[in-house]
Amino acid sequence: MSSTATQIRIQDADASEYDVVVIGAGFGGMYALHALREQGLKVRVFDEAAGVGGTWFWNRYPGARVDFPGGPFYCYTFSEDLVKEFDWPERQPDQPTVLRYLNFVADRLDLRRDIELGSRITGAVFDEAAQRWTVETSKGTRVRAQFVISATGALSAAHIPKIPGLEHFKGEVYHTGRWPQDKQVGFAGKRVGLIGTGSSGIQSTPVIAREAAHLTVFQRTPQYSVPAGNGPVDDALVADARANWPKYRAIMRKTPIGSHFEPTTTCAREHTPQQRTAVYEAAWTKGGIGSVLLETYCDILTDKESNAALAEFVRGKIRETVKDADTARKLMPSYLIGTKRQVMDEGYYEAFNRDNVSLVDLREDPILEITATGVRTESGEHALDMLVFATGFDAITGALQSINPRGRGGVSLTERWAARFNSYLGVTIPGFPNLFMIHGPESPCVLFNMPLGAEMESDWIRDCILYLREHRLGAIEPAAGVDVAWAREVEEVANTTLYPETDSWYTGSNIPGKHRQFAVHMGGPNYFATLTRVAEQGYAGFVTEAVKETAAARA
Ligand code: N01
Repeated sequence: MSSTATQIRIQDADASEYDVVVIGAGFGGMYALHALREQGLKVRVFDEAAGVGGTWFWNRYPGARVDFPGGPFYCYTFSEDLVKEFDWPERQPDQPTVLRYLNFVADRLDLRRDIELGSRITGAVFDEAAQRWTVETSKGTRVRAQFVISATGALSAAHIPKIPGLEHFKGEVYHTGRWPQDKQVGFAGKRVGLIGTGSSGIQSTPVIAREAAHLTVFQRTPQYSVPAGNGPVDDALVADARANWPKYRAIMRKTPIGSHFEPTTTCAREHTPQQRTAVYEAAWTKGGIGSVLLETYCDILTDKESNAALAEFVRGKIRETVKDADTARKLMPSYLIGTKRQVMDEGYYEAFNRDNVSLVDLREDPILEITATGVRTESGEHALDMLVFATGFDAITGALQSINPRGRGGVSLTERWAARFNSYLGVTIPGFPNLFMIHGPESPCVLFNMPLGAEMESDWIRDCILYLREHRLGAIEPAAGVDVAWAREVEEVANTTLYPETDSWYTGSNIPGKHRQFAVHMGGPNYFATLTRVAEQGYAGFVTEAVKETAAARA
């Protein structure tokens, strides 16, 4: 036994005991709580935020909305009652609606009594002799649990780049992923600088532009954005979904990204250029990421020629929309379309036709420093009253790494993940017994319907815990080497697509110093079939330990 573990056991004689501690009260953590509690397990959820909702609690920036085919399809699927009781007004619900939904679920399932808000988990150490985790909170309390589930969210560790002089800026500073919840941010009469043009920057641009005295958008990489095509939900579709929910749920569980529709099977090469243009025009008019990337042609993300044709179509739309030719030129993206997270908008390119919006292309005119009164680029100073960072996240791995749990032998996660973010099945980490992840690296996470994926992963974790209990097993962890084979599989699946060719937050390239790894399993339903098979084979690839005497004495 390590000395760290001994020390912690002595100190923690009075720590509260749980079966499971869940970190995070967003879609994943809330469902995990429900699913485990239904089985009689004693569960405690901790979240730093003042309310439930996770990502949807923090991302209240102007214009935030679901970019997945929404309405009753971006929400929990396990309960027909929940599907029937909550009315989604729009196809792409806005952040307040999603947060209202999650609060509704928290009340409806009586989840709040087991959720401790305003409590950040600051550390977690596995005690090998006791086969339990000791978890510390920002409130200075310690709790112990046999299992820890990280439901920290794939896009929750906000990234603010280290730009010299930021600390001297006298105006207001915000990050889109940490938008204030206790005050209304007003833009009226202000000169606002927005750094970053991913989903968050592009969604917020038209909204800020409508209110601000002036908006300066600082763009490093131009993106392809498609019209959101938002509008009221299709009442007939919702009625049909409610009446036939098991059928819809079954479809969602077997489509590649967990959507309620099947992607097209027609390849772009099967059509003439004229036919393609007609297909793209129809998708553009309909709007939505699914329409443009999945319903047009099946090979946009696998075939460079098909990809290039769609990319050129979107560039044409930018040229058509943006009146100033030089601004349009700066907005022209060149990477393989769809290989950075596809963005949708409600008037992004149009915003650059306003007199109060200007674009700074950081590739031609880089930021030198932030001053007390603005941002200085090579061409001069841009005077600002407010700076909005839409600079994204240390995605997929950042939140759990910031907790930096210590597993077997006192090894920290930062040490474990120094060379690569290794996992087994995307839900467990070698050397970290009894620690599970929802939407961890090498799971489908951000490339699958996230609420549905969270449910499916949580169900697997629940069943694994029940299996251990039933067989009087005290600990489970990946066997030596299984992570290597898993990494190979993740890589092989990714390499059948164009995704890994582009630097993006999928590859970790947005964070200086982070190693490059395409950390998403793109198998969708095949991935979930593997989870099921592993369980049916008695948790193949895992090693288990019988309950130790010390642990049994505690239980
Ligand atoms: O973050 P991002 P996001 N100097 O990483 C730029 C989900 N989401 O918050 O591309 C200057 O995509 C960076 O430039 P570059 C969705 O999955 C969903 O927008 O690295 N610029 C980029 O332009 C999404 O993909 C919704 O060259 C710097 C931007 O900042 C994910 O969250 C809404 C910089 C960051 O874009 C993340 O989106 C919002 C620097 N030093 C988000 N560092 C929905 O609709 C970074 N940038 C559900």
